[in-house]
Amino acid sequence: MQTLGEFIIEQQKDHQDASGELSKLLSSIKLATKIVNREVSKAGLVDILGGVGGENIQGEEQQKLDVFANKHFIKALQARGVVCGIASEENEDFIDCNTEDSKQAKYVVSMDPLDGSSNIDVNVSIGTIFSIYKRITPVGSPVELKDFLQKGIHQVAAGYVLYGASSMLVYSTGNGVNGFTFDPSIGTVYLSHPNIKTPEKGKIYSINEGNFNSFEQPIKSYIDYCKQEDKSSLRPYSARYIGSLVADFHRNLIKGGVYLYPSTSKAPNGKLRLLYECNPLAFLVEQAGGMATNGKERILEIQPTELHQRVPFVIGSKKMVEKVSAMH
Ligand code: P6P
Repeated sequence: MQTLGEFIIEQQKDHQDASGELSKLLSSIKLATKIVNREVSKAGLVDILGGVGGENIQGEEQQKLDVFANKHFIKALQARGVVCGIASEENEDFIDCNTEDSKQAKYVVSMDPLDGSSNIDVNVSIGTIFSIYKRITPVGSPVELKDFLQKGIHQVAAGYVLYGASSMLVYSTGNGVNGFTFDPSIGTVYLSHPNIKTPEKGKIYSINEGNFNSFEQPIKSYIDYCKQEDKSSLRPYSARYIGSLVADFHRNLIKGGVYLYPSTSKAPNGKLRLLYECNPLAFLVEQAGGMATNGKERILEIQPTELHQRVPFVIGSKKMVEKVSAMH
């Protein structure tokens, strides 16, 4: 069984990561993932549950694990001097890692350190999502917003951690998608899902149908399509919605299916954020043979304009995402 560390080194040879900086970056993510995984797995035992009282910039109550995860991912990323800037769902503005080492670093990271945090207290799987770019401003100069506002097609790497029944790290550096599973007994992470490919068609659709009345007509039509009886196209599909993006995405990636978070009356631009939720998952799903749109256009082609901007999101099996686009 190959460990994540061995895999990263092997990939470095195949990848144009001659300097090894990307390998060091991925190793720092591995370290932070282990630290957060340890806390998440015992969240019910120690007093780390429940709101920390504050609110994050999204106006959502900050759970203690949110704060803990944000702190440790930032610390791990800054420690090795391989990242010059960090954008996080938990921070209003990006962080310029202006230590001597970091100033020479060529990568910036956007992340959602702990997505689905409202599920923490009820022991439902939650996740971390990250997206890695090369900076576009000169190495050694202060990091600028434009370093983060790059189209998703320019991502160097992206991935997620799923803190679930068993915890997994799934990522891609542009050469396919690989999944690694934690062995908590010895704290090692093993390659368990090499070269993940998502089925072209599936029979699972994931959407919060509580918002049905405020969906636009094409989305309503697609939901009705999912419910119609038609054996030849595996319908009716099964409705599966955990309410935790990483958990819903991971299940659909492996089994086939489509996840939708379209615009609603409460969230006219959708709820999910382009930079550190939609772009990284879109990068992964395309690497796995799937597709991701805002209902009409490819997520990875959208030009970001703000750090925390939201976009409508449709992601999963290629044929299913195409069907949603055809409904528009
Ligand atoms: P709703 C969790 O807050 C999250 O960002 C995603 O993880 C999840 O898929 C979605 O929101 C759930 O949102 O509005 O259906 O509760």
